[in-house]
Amino acid sequence: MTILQEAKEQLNKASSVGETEELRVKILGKKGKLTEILRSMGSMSPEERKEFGKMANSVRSEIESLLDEKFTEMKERQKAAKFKEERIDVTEPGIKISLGSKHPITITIDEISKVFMSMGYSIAEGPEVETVFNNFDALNAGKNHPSRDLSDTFYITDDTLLRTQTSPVQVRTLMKQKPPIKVISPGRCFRCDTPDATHSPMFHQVEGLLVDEGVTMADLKGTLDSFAKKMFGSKTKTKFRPHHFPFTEPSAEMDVSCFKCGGAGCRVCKGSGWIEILGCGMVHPNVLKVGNVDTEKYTGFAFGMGVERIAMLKYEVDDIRLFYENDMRFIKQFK
Ligand code: 2NL
Repeated sequence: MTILQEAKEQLNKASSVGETEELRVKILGKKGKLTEILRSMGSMSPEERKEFGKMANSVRSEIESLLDEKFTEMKERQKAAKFKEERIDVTEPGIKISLGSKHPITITIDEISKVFMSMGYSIAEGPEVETVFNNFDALNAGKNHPSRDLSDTFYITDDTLLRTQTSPVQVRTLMKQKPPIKVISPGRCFRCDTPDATHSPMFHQVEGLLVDEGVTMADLKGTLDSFAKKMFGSKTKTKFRPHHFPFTEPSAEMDVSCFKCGGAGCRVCKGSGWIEILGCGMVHPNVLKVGNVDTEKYTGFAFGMGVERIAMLKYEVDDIRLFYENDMRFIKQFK
């Protein structure tokens, strides 16, 4: 068989770019038959060499053009296979990206924070694991105050616990900052409670503290009335009822006129026309003294509200546990 015939036969069998390249090396390469023959021409007579060289060159160029053709064909085939393999059906339905939404408790905290920020309050945060001192002693809770009870508070050690309110954040602020002080502290709190429709051992609070010269109960009432109108609507009325907290004196609870029925009486306000929203009072001098505040010069007010309670009233959620069950059908309703 001639070299050309052999090359043609082998090339016919090649079925990829790689195989074709292997053949190119085999046929035309240094160790190929053609090269061997060309090399042997040295020992030929000039006439023979001329004749032979002409023939060898024409065989070589024919093989080269055959190889070129084969390479082109193989590359085309490779490309076609790749296209087929990587084909994308652009008409296929896409993968739906589900957009998240804020948790109703976060929405409520953000809303409360926004109102107080607009009145010049800063936001203070602190640890959820607190000292007994910051959570109770500094807040004028007597050594036998019931809230200290093991059955009401999650103790970690004898002098550390899970904070039962966010007041320790304000205590920390009082201890490191000089008046004027104007902060709110939103955050998570913990109390040993058996869960039911209105109780959860983990819940959220927003507390506020203002300390400055000449602060009176009138400032407290004005501030909280303004908060109520911004939070629940400009027609909202407020009333203050006397109460007792160890950390404030005097203390009060604030009710707002029902934002659902406007005061006529409905399901939300349980027919009374009023809704209890928060506790407040003038900061007890014993608490101010913890921060070395001159109680002759400075006075202050403080308040605290339960975020879940406000969210439940606002969104008419009748079971607090719904907030923590992570049922997307519930969670997704609050955009
Ligand atoms: C409520 C009542 C309240 C405070 C919290 C407070 C903090 C400091 C000093 C004095 Cl550092 N008071 N906080 C005052 C009155 C009421 O919370 O019913 N919360 C859900």
